[in-house]
Amino acid sequence: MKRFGLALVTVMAVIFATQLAWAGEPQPWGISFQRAASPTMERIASLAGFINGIILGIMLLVSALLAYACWRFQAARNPKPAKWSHNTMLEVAWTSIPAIILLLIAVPSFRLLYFMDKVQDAEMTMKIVGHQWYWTYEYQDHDFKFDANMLQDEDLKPGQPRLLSADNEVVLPAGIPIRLQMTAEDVIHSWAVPAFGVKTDAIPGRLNESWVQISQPGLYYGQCSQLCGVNHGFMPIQIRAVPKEEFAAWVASAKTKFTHLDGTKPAIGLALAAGSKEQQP
Ligand SMILES: [Cu+2]
Repeated sequence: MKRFGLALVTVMAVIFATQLAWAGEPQPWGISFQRAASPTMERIASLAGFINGIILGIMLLVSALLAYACWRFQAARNPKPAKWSHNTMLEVAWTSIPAIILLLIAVPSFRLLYFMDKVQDAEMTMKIVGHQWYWTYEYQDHDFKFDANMLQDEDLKPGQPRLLSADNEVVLPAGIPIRLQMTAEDVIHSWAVPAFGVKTDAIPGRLNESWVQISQPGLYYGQCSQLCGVNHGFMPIQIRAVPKEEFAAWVASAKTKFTHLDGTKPAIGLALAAGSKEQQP
């Protein structure tokens, strides 16, 4: 018994420690949300806490009433059972109290839905296109796009999480509101990043919209969350959030590396290609 208690304490300590560690990715023994990295996710976590509190209260009340009824009305203690079947006060109470509880949940829930729905004065727009089985990211304001495929196990560098790392990471500025537009080319996908509280379906022929304001620089991971075919589990989302100035520098280099939105090669890339041809005999 003592050993069991010790094991339980150890497991709880490990769970607690992993919850504390900052990371925008799943953790061993993680049982709760990833730590919030956007205003949306902060609100989702606090609403979940509020609703869990209500659930806990109801569970304790119902369990206590059940235990009391079992003890108080057992045959030995209550040999002559009451025969009444209606009680107006009781019925009014057990109808109105749950209705009030539902209202208490509905109000903050709808407020959060509308908060998530309305893009808050976005300073940039990124369009995300789902394919079987990779993502294309289009930087609408900077005129370039690239594909992001999952890194195979043999290509992983130390520290890169398996099944979550991509060959081209999405770089985004931290601290500014970003409009996200999702669509798909073939079947329905879903772009989901738990730490951001974003999970939006990417549907062929439709343009869905969401937004994110990343609280602080860091690495964040997500996955396609709509069953889209055999490789559904192998189209991860890898995002590096950086300070605004660093983002500007990355954009400058990305423009020389990736194709324009219309599919043409970047001018600097062409010049380099032409230059290398001239050097050939
Ligand atoms: Cu999928």
